Order: sequence, then C-alpha cells, then structure tokens
Amino acid sequence: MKLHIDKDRLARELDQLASISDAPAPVVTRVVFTEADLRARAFLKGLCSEAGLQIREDAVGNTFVRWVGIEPKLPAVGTGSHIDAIPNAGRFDGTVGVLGGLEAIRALARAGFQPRRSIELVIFTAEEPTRFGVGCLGSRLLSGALDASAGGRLKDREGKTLDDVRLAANFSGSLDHIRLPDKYYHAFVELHIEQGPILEQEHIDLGIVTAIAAPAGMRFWIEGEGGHAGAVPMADRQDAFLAAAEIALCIESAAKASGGSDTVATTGVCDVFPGAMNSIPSQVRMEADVRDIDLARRDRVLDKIMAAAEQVAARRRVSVTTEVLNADPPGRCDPMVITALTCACEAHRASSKRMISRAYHDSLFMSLIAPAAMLFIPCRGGVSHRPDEYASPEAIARGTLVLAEALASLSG
Ligand code: HGY
Ligand code: MN
Ligand code: MN
Repeated sequence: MKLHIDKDRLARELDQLASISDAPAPVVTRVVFTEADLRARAFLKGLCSEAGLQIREDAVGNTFVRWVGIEPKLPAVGTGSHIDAIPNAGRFDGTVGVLGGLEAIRALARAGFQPRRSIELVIFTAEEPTRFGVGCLGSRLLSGALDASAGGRLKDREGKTLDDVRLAANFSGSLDHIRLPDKYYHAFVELHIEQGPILEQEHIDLGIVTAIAAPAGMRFWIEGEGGHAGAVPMADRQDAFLAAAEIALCIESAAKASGGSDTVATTGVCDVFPGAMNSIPSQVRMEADVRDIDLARRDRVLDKIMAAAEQVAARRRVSVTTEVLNADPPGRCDPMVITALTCACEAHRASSKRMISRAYHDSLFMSLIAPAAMLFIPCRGGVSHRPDEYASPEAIARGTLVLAEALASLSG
C-alpha cells in the first residue's frame, strides 16, 4: 500500500487550530468548555465531516469520529488525543494526535485501504487539569475510572460544576451513559509529542511508549489570620502564604529525597487572598502535581507531604486542609500494540526506541479498557507546556505515516 501523508495540509490545519486560542500567537490557551475550546471543536468537526466520517459526541463532549469498516460490528481500532491546552501553552500537545489521526485516516482512504474493523478517532474532553483540578476527565469517564456523579460535581474556581458547564455548552444527557462497553475497542493508539528531550538527543525518529507515569494531584486550603501589613508584629502573625511556601518547599524536598530520579513534584497553582501588598495573606489555595513510574514510591511521597503540611500548620498556627484530587496507578502499554507500532516503524524505515512517558495522557485510562500504546515524535529541546513547544512538519508527518500503518495493520 503506497501511503502518502499530506504534510503541508497537516501543518496548515495545525496552524489553523493553534489560532483558535484565548491568547495571542504564538501562545495557545484553550481551556475546556471555553468559547475557544468550542470553536476548536467546531473547526475539527468540520474537517471530519469533510472527510466523510461519522461523528458522535457523548454527554461530556468526548467526540468520536468513525470510519466504518467492512465488519462494523467488530470492536474498532481507536486513536486520538486532546485539543484543550493549559494557559500559556504550545500548539502541538494533544493536537498532533488529533489532526495526525485524522490525516492518517485520510491517507489510508486515499491509498484505497478498506478497514476490516472500523477505525475511530477520539477527541477527549479535558485532558488537562486546568479547570477542574483533575486531568483526563473524558477518558476517566469513558473507562469508568471516574464515577459519573462525582465527576459531574467537580467544581472550577468560580464554583461552577462540570455538569453546569457541559450543559451550558450543550452537551446534554447523563454522564452515566459515557462509560464504554467492554471490548468496545480492539486496540487504541495515541500519537503525541514526547514532551521530553530523549528522542531528539539520541537522534531517534519515534518513541514507542511501554508505560505511563502514575500521576497524582493535591489541593491545599490554608487559612491564617490575615491583618494589616504594618500593624501586626512578626511574632503575632499567622501568615497563610508563608505556610504555603514552606509546604511547597517540603513538596520539592520530598520528591528529591524519594530515592528515585523518576519522582517529580510541582506546585503550579498558588492563589493568595486577599492578594494586596499591604495585607497579610489570610487564605491560600494551592495545587501540586506528584508523579513517579513507581507507584509505591509516589505514594510514600504523598504521605510525606501530608505529614509535612500538618507540621507546618501546627508550627505556624494556621489550618491546612489537604485534598488528594487523584492518585492513579501507572499505565502499562500492551505488547500487541507495541509490536504493531514496532513493525510499522520498520515498514517505513523509521528508527524507534521503547520508552516510558513521564507525562500522563488519555492512553493511561484507555489502557484500562483496551490494549493501548503510544507513539512519540520528538519535540525541540523536549520543551512542552510553553509557547516555544515545537515539532517539525517532517517529524509530525513521519509519526502520522507510522500511525496510519499501525492502524491499518490493527484494523486488519
Ligand atoms: O500533565 C501532563 O502530563 C499532561 O500534559 N496533561
Ligand atoms: Mn499537556
Ligand atoms: Mn497532552
């Protein structure tokens, strides 16, 4: 089969998608269910219907774009990723897997390939934790990893629930109906930028992911006394921000002292109230992200952080409420899919390397309900979650070509 990827069209579509953002280029900000997210969804649905594919959306906005196979009743082969982007992000995280997946399907159709099993592109809702504090909401609900009613009650910073926001965006229906039936997918493959430096440093074309790091998210509510910045002596203060700062440093030292270099921890959110220069912080809302490929080691770090938060609270006479938002096991990729990706790389003389993913992805949850694996393309300097995130059109086209080959072989 002579497969050809339309590199220029794919690059153009990625540019068009990147322009749908709540921040001026080259920055991409596209938080779930914002107006930019809804415009991006409409843009993609337009491309998918142009390609003659069947489109359906579930109650949380997961979008399924199906190329019906010769045997439509067989479990399908899935591929896909996300289009939501954190604030001040780049243009390739997630979108390469969505537009690359669409171009892989178009290229197979152009080559006259007829899938035996249907091939289905999935655009997952809310892979990023930005709005609701927990990432991969769409794939968690699809896989049953998140209880529908608990998911519907998740709140954003304005106190709006996931149910409020999805219904306002016209995604109606019950979240209870999102979970996919067993064996819905025969296999699932996600194309994604590596979000790390290894492929580029080792001059390797593609990464075949064998495992996905175990993510955890924590939220801290810290209440102090507040007061006038001039009037309250230092000895009498119960400063919520300084308690938060000390806890953030404990988070860092707990990760560094875990005994493994795969443990990482980041305090990425810290909202200080009232946020006035001459008013002692009385409340802080802080969020931290802790990950490791080793589950027990990660959980030991979580325990250490919780104990440290209690000690800081006592010493600084503030109250600290710690909430573990999610603490997921690592994802194990499936040998059958890994082999399909390895053969597809060989078929197109692309060098490849098996590797773990330090970033989490929707494939982490798809691996709970189907044999799954991921295909990484290099990104410049390993940079991601920044506006200077970059993957070359050649690397994107190569990843798309190998993805198309793997989808063809998996769909039989
Ligand atoms: O944070 C992550 O690993 C993913 O990019 N959401
Ligand atoms: Mn991301
Ligand atoms: Mn991503």
